[in-house]
Amino acid sequence: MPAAQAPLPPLPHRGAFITLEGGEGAGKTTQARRLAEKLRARAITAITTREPGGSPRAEVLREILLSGLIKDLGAKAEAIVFAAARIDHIDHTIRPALLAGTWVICDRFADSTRAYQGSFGGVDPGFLEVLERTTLDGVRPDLTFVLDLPAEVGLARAAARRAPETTTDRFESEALGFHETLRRSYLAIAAAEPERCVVVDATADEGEVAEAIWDAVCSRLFAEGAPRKAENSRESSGSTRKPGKKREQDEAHPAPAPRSTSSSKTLA
Ligand code: T5A
Repeated sequence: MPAAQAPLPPLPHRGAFITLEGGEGAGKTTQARRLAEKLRARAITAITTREPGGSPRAEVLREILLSGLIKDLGAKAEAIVFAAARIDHIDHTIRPALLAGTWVICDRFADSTRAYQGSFGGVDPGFLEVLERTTLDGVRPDLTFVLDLPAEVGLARAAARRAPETTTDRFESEALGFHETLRRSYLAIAAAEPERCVVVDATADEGEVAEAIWDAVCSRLFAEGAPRKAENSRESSGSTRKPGKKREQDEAHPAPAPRSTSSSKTLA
């Protein structure tokens, strides 16, 4: 494991780190992609990534976690394996990108461990707090969107999107009460950290959700409002469908983000 890392510089001397959280089928993957497209259209270098996963070794752990192989070891062991995947993801994808000035948009992050393994799994909050602090090693989101919708709506979306030959994963197959508990847990996280978290009504159509997210990015991360679109750039109107749960991580483009350093708010 790499030695202890130097702390990340504050914004705007690095890329911004944005996470999307919420229950199954809330639209996190869809909105991560739309936000990255909006940023790139304004000549801001951005990658999308996901958890569990986001680096080759973490993707291997993802397969194991979602297969349910760790379930019998209990929620505490699951939390540790999610943390192991997160360490590799941070070391090999997130931190290098942020330091290169690339914005990182991550589909799930540490709040998912708080909600799934903490609120529902019953893992001791003190243990999770220490685990989170050690795992993140200073790499904390600047902004987190909690996509909020009734559990049954999200599960229906996830089911409709699933390829016919595939089955539910280890977490989708939990009872509805599990997913309602998760929803309350995410709302509690957002209420406790309003400076970091924004709750978005995810029952709205994709375009409306994307607008709400963009408005918050502009007001929270750009002191002067939305950055202008780059000349000759267009926002993609491609399909927002997530094909058979395939990995959707983009390649990192390590060019520094061209946003003006004076137009961005510093979020410590
Ligand atoms: N987990 C993860 C833990 O337990 N602990 C942890 O620490 C971490 C990091 C990951 C699982 O691991 C657990 C949580 C999860 O159970 P996953 O496959 O990545 O598994 O699961 P999800 O993150 O839940 O991914 P989903 O694909 O189920 O949900 P998304 O990404 O929220 O939804 P998305 O964008 O794929 O959209 C689903 C469908 O809805 C449509 C889309 O087109 C798509 O068909 N859609 C909309 N339809 C109508 N209106 C809208 N506004 C829509 N937005 C999207």
